[in-house]
Amino acid sequence: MNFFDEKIEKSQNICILGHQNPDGDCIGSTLAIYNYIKKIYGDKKTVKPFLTEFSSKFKVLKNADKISDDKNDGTIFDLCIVVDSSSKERFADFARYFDDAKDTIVFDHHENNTVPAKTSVLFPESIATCEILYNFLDKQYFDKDIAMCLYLGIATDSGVFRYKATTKKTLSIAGDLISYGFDFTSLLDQIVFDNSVAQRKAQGLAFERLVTMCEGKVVFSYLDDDDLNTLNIKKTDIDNVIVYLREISDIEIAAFAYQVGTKIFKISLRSKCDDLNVSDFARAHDGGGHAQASGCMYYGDIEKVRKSLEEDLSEFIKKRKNNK
Ligand SMILES: [Mn+2]
Repeated sequence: MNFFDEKIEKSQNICILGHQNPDGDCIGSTLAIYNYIKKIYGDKKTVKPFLTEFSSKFKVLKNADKISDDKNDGTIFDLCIVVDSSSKERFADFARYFDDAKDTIVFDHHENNTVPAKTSVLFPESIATCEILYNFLDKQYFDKDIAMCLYLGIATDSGVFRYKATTKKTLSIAGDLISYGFDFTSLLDQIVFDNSVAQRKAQGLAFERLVTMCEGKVVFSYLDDDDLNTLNIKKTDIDNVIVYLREISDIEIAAFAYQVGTKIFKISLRSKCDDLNVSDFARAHDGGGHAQASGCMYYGDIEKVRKSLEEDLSEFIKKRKNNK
């Protein structure tokens, strides 16, 4: 029994937290742990996963309906498990559960994790938190449902096994996971590739607005709250726009802005160059992430945001290591 299994065994009330606007790796990690504890202990332990709102397409994962966004749970948890979250600021309104918990553990693969947990399991070289969990959870309890959660996190964080951080190990883990017999084709279609008509229209609008900047090295587009209202679409439905912006030839960085408040925009960034680490860029602008995929915040109306981002990215590209 490793120390994680021991912590679970010693705890009666357990909560699981991830980062706000959870992605496939965050939701997959959360549910892999939830289903793992339930598989071993059934109803003998209380396990509460807390995440902010996420797309209903994730409902195909077992017990996705058990994830709550309740900010006022009165339980003092014996153990708070944090997954895929690089800092306490990213816990949304659930930080109190972490602060009040008797024991805390974090599993993460982001660079520069600052979560003040009692135990930290950090592997920045891992492609996904789900890959770390694959190595940590006791495989005798693995089943189709747990394998599906872990596979989803690895598939989504690797751009379905395309990004550079994908290794032989990543693929062999994925190979082992599909051997549990879930329908990975349908899973990837439902969660990664299929889009609703409204999502396609939102992507179309974002493409129509696309501009290049920084001498053609950067593509930029945006969607604001008015767009989402007109298209009757949620913020959780436009998180893949950046994926399509990245798939443009001869660019080095893709940037997508979407409104998260009055004069507040979240910027998703993707780098296609090893010497442009967008996680460094994001950290200087209230954000963080990975070398090739990160997010940060800009303030002001969209025109001001676009201008400042263009200036900042120009500077950033100029300072690259090998000065292309
Ligand atoms: Mn992740």
